[in-house]
Amino acid sequence: MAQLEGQVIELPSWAFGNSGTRFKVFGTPGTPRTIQEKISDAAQVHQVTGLSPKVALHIPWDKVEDYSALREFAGDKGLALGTVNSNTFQDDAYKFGSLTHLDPKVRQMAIDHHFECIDVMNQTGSEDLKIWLADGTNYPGQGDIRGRQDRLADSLAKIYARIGENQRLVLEYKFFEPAFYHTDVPDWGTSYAQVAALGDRAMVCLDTGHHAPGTNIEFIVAQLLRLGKLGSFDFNSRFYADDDLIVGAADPFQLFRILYEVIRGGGYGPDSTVAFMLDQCHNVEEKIPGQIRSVLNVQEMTARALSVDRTALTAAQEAGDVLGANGIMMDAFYSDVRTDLAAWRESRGLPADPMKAFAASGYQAKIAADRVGGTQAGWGA
Ligand code: AOS
Ligand code: ZN
Repeated sequence: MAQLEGQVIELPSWAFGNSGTRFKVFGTPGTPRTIQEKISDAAQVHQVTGLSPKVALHIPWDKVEDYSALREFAGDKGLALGTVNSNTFQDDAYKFGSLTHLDPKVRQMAIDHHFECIDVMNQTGSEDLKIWLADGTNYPGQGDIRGRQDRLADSLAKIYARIGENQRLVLEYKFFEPAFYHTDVPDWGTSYAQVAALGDRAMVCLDTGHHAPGTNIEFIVAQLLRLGKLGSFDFNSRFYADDDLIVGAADPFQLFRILYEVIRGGGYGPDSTVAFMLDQCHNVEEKIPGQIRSVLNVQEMTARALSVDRTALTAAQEAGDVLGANGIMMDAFYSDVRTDLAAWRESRGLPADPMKAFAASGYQAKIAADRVGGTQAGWGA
C-alpha cells in the first residue's frame, strides 16, 4: 500500500466536454463552457480521489489569452497543468496530411502550430508536448508512404529543436482512423524509430485503445521500457475500435497485465518519468463520475499488480513451473483490494467511497443550475 503513495493520473480536459460519435454528440446539463469550468470539474475528481492533480490541455480547444493566469487558476484549485496536446486534424488545410504533407506551406503551418503549443507549455509549466497525427491515406497509391515518413522525420526534427531542456515530445501511434488504408504513425515501432532519431527527450505515447484486437499490449510496454522510450500512456478501453471508454471497463485483466509490466520495468514510482494520462470520452455517462471511476480503476489494478509475489514468481519461472507461475499472477489479479483501498483513502482524509461522496456533494446539480447559456465545450470548441 505504501507504494500507492504519490500515484498521479492526469485527466484530459476534453473528457469533461461533450463528445460522441459521427452519428450524434449529446449535450448534458452542466457541461463546461470554458477551460476554467473543465478545470473546476477536474478538481472535483482530485478532491475525492487524491489521484489526479494534473489536467492535460488541448490546443486550440483550450485556448486562452493568458496561460499564466490559467496556471494560477488551476493552482488555486489544487491542480497543475499537464500535457499539451496539439491538433492538426481539424483544419481544411490538413485534408491530405499535416507534418507529412507534400506542400511545404502546410507542413510549416503544422510545425508553427506545435511551436505555439511549446509557447503555451512555457507559460503553463507543462512538461510534455503530445503529438497525435491523423495523417495517412485511404487508398493504395494515394500517397508515397516512404516520402511521407521522410517528411515526418524532417518536421518532427524542427519541432524537437524547440523543445526545452525540461520538456519532452511524446509521439502517439494509432493503427487506423481517420485514415483507413495507412496511417503515418501506425505502431510503436514507427513511433520508436521516429523518436529515437530525435533524441533523449523524445518518447513514445501508448494509447491503450490504438491496437488491433488481440494485441499483446503488455509486451509493447515491456519493450518500450526496456528501450527507455515509454513516455506516457493514454489510458482508456475498447471493445471494437478506438472506443475511448473508461479504462479497465472492457478488460480489467488486460489493465492488470499492463500495469504489472509497468511496475516490473521500472515505469512506476517516484523514479519513473512515465506519465499516466487518461484519453477518454464520456458520451452517454456522466462525465465527472466517469473520470472518478477511471482513476479508481487504474489505482485498483495498480494495487493488484503491486501485490504480485515477484520473488515466488521468479522462482516458479526458473523452475519451469508453468501453472505455478501462472497461478501467482492470477492470485494477484483476483485479490480484492477494495476494502484496503477504502481504508487507505480514509487514512488520508479522503472519502472511503469517492463515487458516493461526489454524488452526495450536490456539485452536479449546482453546475447544471449555474451553467446556463453559452456554448458547451465539445470537439472543436
Ligand atoms: C486520437 O485518436 C488520439 O487518441 C489522441 O490522443 C487525441 O489527441 C485525443 O483524443 C485528443 O484529441
Ligand atoms: Zn490518445
